[in-house]
Amino acid sequence: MARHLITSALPYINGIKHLGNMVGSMLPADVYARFLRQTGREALYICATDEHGTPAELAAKEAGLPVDTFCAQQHDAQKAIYDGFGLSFDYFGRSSSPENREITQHFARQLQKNGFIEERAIRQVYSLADGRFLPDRYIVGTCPHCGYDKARGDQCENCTRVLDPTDLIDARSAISGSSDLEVRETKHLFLLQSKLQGEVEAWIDEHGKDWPVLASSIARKWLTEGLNDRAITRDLDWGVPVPADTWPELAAEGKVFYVWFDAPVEYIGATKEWADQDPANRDWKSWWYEAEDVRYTQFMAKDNVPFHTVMFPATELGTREPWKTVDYVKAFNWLTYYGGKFSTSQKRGIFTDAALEVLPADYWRYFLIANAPESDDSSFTWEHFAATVNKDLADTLGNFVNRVLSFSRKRFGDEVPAGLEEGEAEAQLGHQIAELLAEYERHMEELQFRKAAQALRALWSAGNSYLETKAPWLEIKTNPEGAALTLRTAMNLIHLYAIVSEPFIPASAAAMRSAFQLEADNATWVTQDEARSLTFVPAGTPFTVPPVLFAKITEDDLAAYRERFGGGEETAV
Ligand code: B3M
Ligand code: ZN
Repeated sequence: MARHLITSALPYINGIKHLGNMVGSMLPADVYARFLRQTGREALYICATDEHGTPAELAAKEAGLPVDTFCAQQHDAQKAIYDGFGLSFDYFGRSSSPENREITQHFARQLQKNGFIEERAIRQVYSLADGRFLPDRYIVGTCPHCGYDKARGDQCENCTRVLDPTDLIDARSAISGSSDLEVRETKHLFLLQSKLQGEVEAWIDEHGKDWPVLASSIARKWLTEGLNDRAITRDLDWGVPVPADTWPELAAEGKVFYVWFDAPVEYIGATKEWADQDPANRDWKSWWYEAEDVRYTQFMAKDNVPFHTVMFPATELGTREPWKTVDYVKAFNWLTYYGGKFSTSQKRGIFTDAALEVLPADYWRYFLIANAPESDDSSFTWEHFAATVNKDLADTLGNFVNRVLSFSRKRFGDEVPAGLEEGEAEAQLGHQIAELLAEYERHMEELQFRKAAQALRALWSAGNSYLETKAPWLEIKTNPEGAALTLRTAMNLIHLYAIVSEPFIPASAAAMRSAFQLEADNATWVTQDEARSLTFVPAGTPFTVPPVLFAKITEDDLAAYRERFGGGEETAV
């Protein structure tokens, strides 16, 4: 049986992520990892913060902190939020780790040895006042096209034109403000991706066959445009240093690898970080090297697809070592906020920390996955969110659980009641549940999250229909034994819901599971037979009524959320 390796795109360190980042990478990866574990598969879910590069240096500068201190703090801050969201990483690492440095340098040496790296001299802006070369983003000036006076060396934010630093009028250093700049020649390492074009194409032909269209079409488009050789080093203080044993001159000049060179390697690096915590029991290499029994699934938003489907595979192939390459790429479109972009500067949209301040993680997890931007962009609105939470979570699931347990306790006491044997209605219900379960499992196996959410909702609804039809609150007047059967059956549904809802809403699932005092409170997946017979919690099992699982979102709540987070006004009719 295959072992499953799962990674989600590494969240960048420069700030707290918004809900769009969450739904396009970490959250679906977590849902999938939980499902695999519950269904008895061995799964390793690895993620990390992506810590190198210019934006990290700039954010640290803005925060007035040394970059390593800044990254350590931000890593902890992000990790705390992901814990709050219930993300079940096996390990959440840091791309600035010694493990990643070691493996990244190893990759570079191998690429050099195999003729895929070349040293080239390029002309770059040097700041005499700062005593360093300036990456494009560190140079600001006036845009020659629109006159905006804070245009960056790589792009003008105002007119969006792509720029070369030498295009800027009155160019100056973003670090010191000095305009004492000159263009100097300097050497950098180039990855000769053009030499790997054919191999990457063949690799995609073989491996990309079953990828979702979103991933494979982006990969193909990138290949059609041709793979260019790319500079993989930068003049920064913060990054994986170029190893001195192989490039003494560049190392002496303090060159580091470009962030997109070391970031994907961190998937491997973080797996080694994980193993280094318990070396006797964890073998990182078995997941990555000659790992034929591993099925590797990656999760990411569409803008990250080229790096994962073309550039990183090229890097791996170029090492001429048997590193594990990705088997399945699950890519996502954008989540918008009322049809527009999430914007930090304009305070529009919801950041992950704020989301958890407002409501528990399960509300977000369910809504986001049920509306994941799989085949298209999807739009977050508070109105849609509230309607979904109220209908699916509060009414359909939460109310079912509370109503059944409270009513049964009132009439039959604190144990699952005995009553009649299962009859025709229960047989039909069991049949329906087993079918819906099979459908749900199929969508989960295929990583079709929206469809899986629909099937899960249908499972919850089936319980409601059964309860409405049997109406135990009427049945009890004429046929108490029959009412006991209905409630016992409904309680078995609750237990089934507790198990199968766990990938989506783990905290609520645990609360539901703990309602029944069963000998083994495990979350092991249910079989088709168990779903058909619905006899997990036999008569006589003690139970308690959990607190209300999901509170409804009121009009007042909605007004407060709109006020706090902005948005909505422009779509009001
Ligand atoms: N850090 C995502 C981003 O910042 C980037 C992903 C790296 S995955 C190896 O857009
Ligand atoms: Zn401009």
